[in-house]
Amino acid sequence: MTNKDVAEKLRKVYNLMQLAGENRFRAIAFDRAAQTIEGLNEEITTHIEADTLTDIKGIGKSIAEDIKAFSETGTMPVLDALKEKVPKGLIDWLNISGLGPKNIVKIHKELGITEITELKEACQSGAVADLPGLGQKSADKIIKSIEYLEKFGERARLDQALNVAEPMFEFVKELDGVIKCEIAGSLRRAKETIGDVDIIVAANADDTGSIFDAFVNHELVTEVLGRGDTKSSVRTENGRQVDLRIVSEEEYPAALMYFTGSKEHNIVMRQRARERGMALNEYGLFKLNKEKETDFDQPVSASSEKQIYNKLDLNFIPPEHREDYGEFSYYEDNETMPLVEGADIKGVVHAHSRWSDGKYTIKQMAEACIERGYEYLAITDHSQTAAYAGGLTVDEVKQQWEEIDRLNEEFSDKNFRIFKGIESDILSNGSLDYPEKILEGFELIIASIHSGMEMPLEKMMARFEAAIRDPFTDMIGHPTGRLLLKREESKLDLNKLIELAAEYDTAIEINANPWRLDLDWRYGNKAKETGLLTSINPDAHSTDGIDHIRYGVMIARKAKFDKERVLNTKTADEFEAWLMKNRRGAVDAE
Ligand code: DGT
Ligand code: CA
Ligand code: CA
Ligand code: ZN
Repeated sequence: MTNKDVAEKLRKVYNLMQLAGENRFRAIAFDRAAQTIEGLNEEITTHIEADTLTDIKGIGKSIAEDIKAFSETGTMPVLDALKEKVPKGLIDWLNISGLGPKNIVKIHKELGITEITELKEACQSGAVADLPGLGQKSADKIIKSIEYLEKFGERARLDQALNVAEPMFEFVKELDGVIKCEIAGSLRRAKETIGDVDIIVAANADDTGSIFDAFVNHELVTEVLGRGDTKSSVRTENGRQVDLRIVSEEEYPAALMYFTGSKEHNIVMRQRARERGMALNEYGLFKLNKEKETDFDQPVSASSEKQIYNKLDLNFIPPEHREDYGEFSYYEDNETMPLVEGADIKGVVHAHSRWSDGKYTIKQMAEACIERGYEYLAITDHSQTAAYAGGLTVDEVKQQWEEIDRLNEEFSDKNFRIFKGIESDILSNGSLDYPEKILEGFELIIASIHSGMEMPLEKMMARFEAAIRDPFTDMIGHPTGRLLLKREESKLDLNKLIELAAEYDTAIEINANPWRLDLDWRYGNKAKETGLLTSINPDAHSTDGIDHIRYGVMIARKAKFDKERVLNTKTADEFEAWLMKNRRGAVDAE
């Protein structure tokens, strides 16, 4: 149970009390308590153990009881009672910006509705505008907020978050008084979705005011959510929240480490500190006193994250590995882990052209690759069954091959090659989508599932297994079929899939499209252990789509892939040799 967990619960009480029409001052006491606990320098659990909760300013006897109950039972009686009183759907209305609890209660009572969808309709029909004290303007504002909620939800994809974070970061970094600055949080850890963006700055106390002024006035900011002495939060044009925290130069390494997370990683780090007679928190590393409490007068000097790790008998752990996914045992013994880099990628594998559902011709795609410094392009349009995506008939495949031959001649003086590939559907029985004599003509075959994705697990695994064992398959495309924040993954046993693929020398792509980022990095340990090969594939449907490779590299690093296990770090000749070898497997099998 963390301070944040407790604060969240108390804030929930505060919100529900307002919806239940409870005494306002009683409600506010819960909000204040939440705020106090968030700002606490020590863990609330130490107060529970020592029975000193009421020593904390703003925490009276009754709230102390609620906190104790929460620590013992995981819930608070006051909260349970409120949940009985307030209709479930109504709680979500609190997320609608510009709609306060008073109006929520009014609309609910007058119109008898509880769901957000009903509220939107009531705003559109004029029913809300007719209520006393609301009017058309309020109704329109509510519609806008609901649409905004529908559009952005609570989390953003990696690309959406970077689009906000990078310009804000570049801007803050250059401000007067900023000594050090770094993006922290889930974005620094290269998670595939991001809740909010966290930026940490080291600056002198005199400079914080002007830095916050500039930050909240940045052109991307649409709303200032809060501004304090050490933290400001804003909402930006496309709906993302950005938190800026300013700390002293001394606190910076520990603060950067703390706010980079993950929470799970931090918990282990704090534990390691205690085992070594120290305390680690967002302010620094300190010695423990005789009572085993943090001795703030005895800081252990550490001027970088690396030094903090070293003091806890660890080598530096790169941010993308801070998930408590095996990093502690690895970095106890190893100085670094070799990881693939953007500059290692030599070829663009998995791209669509106008022949199927891409926006550009093969030639345009090839030129865009050359412009970006790549050596080859594997065009992989959709196969015949994917009619909805313009999948290629056998005739079209043959015409496309002729076009690629022509283009390769044209590009020969540019030292650039186009490979004849296909993204073949895996049919429901597990076979590929063309007769063998056509399959033979492709240099690269990516096998993907695009239909029948809701199969039961066992059938799905049999389907994948057939595709993996098919000697023509070079790699599996977007294995889980997930669309982040939009569509769930198929039911499948990824550990087993990775084992099979490794066994049959079939690669599993890291689909770098930010909607997918599939293979999931959480299976990186398994992939490493089995020696699974991958390829960082943009799944580009346009020239811009080639740049998805960047997100794929972030995820591949998080998933612990080194250059040797990423096929498109090979030169065109090496890549061709790998494909030929894989294909010989096909010939031998006949
Ligand atoms: P997000 O924003 O949901 O994508 O994920 P994060 O990891 O960026 O989380 P966020 O923004 O709530 O907090 C940033 C970091 O601060 C988080 O990764 C770890 C640290 N942190 C926040 N709250 C707690 C806490 O209650 N306990 C510990 N140990 N660390 C915390
Ligand atoms: Ca965050
Ligand atoms: Ca945050
Ligand atoms: Zn696909």
